[in-house]
Amino acid sequence: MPLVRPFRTSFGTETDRDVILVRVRTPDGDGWGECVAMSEPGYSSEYVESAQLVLRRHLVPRLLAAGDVSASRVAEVLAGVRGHPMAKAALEMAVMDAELRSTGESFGEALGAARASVECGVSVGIPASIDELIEQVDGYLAEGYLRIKLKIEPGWDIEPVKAVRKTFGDQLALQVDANASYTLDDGEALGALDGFNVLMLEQPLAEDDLTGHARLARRIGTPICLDESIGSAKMAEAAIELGACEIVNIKAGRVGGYLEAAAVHDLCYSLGVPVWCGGMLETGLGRAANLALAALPGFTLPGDTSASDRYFLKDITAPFVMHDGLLDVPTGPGLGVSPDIDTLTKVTTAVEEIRSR
Ligand code: NPG
Repeated sequence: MPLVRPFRTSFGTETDRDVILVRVRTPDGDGWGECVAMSEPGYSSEYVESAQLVLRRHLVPRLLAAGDVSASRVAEVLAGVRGHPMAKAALEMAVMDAELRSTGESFGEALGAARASVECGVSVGIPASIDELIEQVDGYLAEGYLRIKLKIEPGWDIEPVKAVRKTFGDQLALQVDANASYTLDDGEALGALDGFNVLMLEQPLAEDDLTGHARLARRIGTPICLDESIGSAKMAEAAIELGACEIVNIKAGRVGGYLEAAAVHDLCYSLGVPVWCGGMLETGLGRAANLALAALPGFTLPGDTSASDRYFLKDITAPFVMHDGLLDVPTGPGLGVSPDIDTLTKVTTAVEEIRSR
């Protein structure tokens, strides 16, 4: 699916979203899942082709061999396969959707949503110039986004933050995301963020560098949020205990599914650590599930749950439209949204069917 504008981060540029959707067909009905892996292994080691292969060769066969499996047991059935959280999450999401559609319960109800709508932020990629950045931020603020996240990398950090603060003022809720592009030697540039009152600095250092994040946290005033480093509730606990982060970005795909994502939320909520919902350029299917997750009580910060038109001219579901900076959590059974089959067919490049017998 073509994106409305290229999205550049410190690890690469996305111009199109190549998405694996999983549709499970059960005696009780169908369900949809979305795999958030990108085309290349830049954000994390998973990517579209690896996810497709591990689903086909390892995950789907295990699930089918296990027989009648409820969503709550999918992770356990797939646990013999190490890693591949994004592929696992897609499968669990599809099983959960099928199950909830048959019982009439929504994703929000199943996960424990505490509100009917969610505050929206927007993530702004690295543009060609400061002027272009200001124009994009201006456009998003005019649309009503409540928080701006700037993608940063060495050489594109203080200047853009300074320019945005100068143009839009001190009241703007502003945060930055480095996608693991710095080292501890860059402490000076990262420390300079302290002068601009940013809400948080997200994932400055490498995914496996919890002690580095803890050291950096002691040196700078800006709160550190972790994304790539947090692969499970256990890892969130370790990061928090070490002092590596004060805030956690939760993405279901990164932690192996919406149920583990809810567990990360529960852990953080019990420790008083604020969380917010990350985004992976999802279609309306993943967006519906993210909104349900983002409605849990501990999601106290606006997330990267933006409106459909920030990503696609035409989404595969009915578009999610923002009102007053909010998106409504779907209330229908399961995800509460379904793909429009004509639209889906137009963007489909391949279909593969795996049967239990
Ligand atoms: O709004 O869905 C969105 C994108 C939010 O910035 C965003 N995602 O690191 O969190 C990230 C980042 C990302 C983009 C990750 C592309 C992977 C690929």
